[in-house]
Amino acid sequence: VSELTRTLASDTVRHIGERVRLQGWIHTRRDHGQLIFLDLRDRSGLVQCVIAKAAGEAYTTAQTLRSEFVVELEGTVAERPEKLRNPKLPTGTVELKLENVRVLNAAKTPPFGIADETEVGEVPRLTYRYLDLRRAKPRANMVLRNAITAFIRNFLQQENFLEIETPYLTKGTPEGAREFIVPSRHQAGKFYTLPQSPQQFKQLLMVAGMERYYQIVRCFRDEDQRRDRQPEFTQLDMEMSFVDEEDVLGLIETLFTKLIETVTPEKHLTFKPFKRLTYAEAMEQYQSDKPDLRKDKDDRNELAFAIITDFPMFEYSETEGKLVPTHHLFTAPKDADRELLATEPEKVKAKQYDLVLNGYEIAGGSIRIHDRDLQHQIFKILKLSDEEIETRFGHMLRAFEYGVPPHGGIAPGLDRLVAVLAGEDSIQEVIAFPKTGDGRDLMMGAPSALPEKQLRDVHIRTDKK
Ligand code: AMO
Repeated sequence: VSELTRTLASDTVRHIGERVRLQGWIHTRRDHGQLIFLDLRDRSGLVQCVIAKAAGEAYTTAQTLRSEFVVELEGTVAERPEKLRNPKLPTGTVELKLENVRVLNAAKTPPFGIADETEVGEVPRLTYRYLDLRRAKPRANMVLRNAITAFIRNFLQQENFLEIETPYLTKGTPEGAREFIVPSRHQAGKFYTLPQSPQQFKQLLMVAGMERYYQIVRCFRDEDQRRDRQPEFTQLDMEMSFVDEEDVLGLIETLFTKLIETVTPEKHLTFKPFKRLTYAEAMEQYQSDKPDLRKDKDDRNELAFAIITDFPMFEYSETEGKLVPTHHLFTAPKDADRELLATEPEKVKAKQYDLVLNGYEIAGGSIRIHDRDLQHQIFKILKLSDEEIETRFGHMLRAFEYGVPPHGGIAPGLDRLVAVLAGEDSIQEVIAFPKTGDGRDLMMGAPSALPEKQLRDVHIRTDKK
């Protein structure tokens, strides 16, 4: 066992002439007979190592190494002669002259190349996602995602937000999608649902006087997948008390502007301040409520943010044959439209806003109803029966009897934001362990059948074998 502490590949350039110990994976190996070249990879990057036949036992071990073996290497850092430098590699000015080679763990030949940038199909990538994540681009996406969440946490902390966790085992908040359900063992025949968002909890935290809440939180929606949709995805969920629409939008605009200046300074904003459009203007000018407003769609570094406001409060649903909320049923109507609620609800506009980025809906939010009677009136317009109101939302109406501050919030979809900043088309690329288009986790083999006994415990019988 060596007394040397571990040096990272990227740090070797600061140790020229010194003996160092490295640990990591064999990225590539080239055997030139008298000399063997190895690229060692660790979390910091790559460094070239070379071992001469004269090294004896260490050379013999080096001959057995294959791609992705985990090794410990000892040697002396040497500056490379001018013409052998590799300008493409941050450590391209040095190489490690190896003296000791130790295999920590051997590896089978991976199902696809880790070192090359060739396209690999979705099935092998997701089945062996832990190998896929060793590749440069997927790894860079994880690093970018971390930089983004670290910035957000730091920013919101300075703005006096409290990060508070809310339950995953709960009763549903309808946000328009189907819910995932979890059977209860203690309460036979009863179910939890996984939240489509923490919407009700964050409003109840405002009732509780927390005033400024945020959470980087998983949300669950059983809906058909697309490139910008996963069954579980992450929101930056936020709620604030004593605010109006402009307070929420001002905060989110500052957050995103500073985030981009800090984390992706190579990007530039098309609109500063962000473009503002009402829903009606967006539909009239672009026939879309999430228009892609980039000036040059080939420019990877252009970010066109737009804030869309003044959404209609309700839309008519053909399938349900009645009005449904455009956003969700806790959204407040514009003050000027309050009278119309009783007479022409379809004309009412809401205190609702979306943030759009390069054609993606990146965030949605609203000012909420904080008046119990108004909330009840909305439930009635949506044709909920008294019984439905009580079983689904009784807890909200009860909470609203105890002093509710005016409040509102927003929830950026973190996966979509990271994907756009990473220049990726699909949010799968910025999620460590994403699911396929039909909702499967190929690596874990989920969803899967369960033993009969386990199902009986939770009072479930299936008709599928
Ligand atoms: P909304 O339903 O608009 O609002 O969701 C907010 C944002 O979450 C992202 N998003 C998704 N991302 C990936 N996969 C999905 N299946 C998916 N569904 C939504 C989008 C979207 O803009 N509770 C409200 C927020 C609020 O009112 O404060 C809500 O969830 O980027």
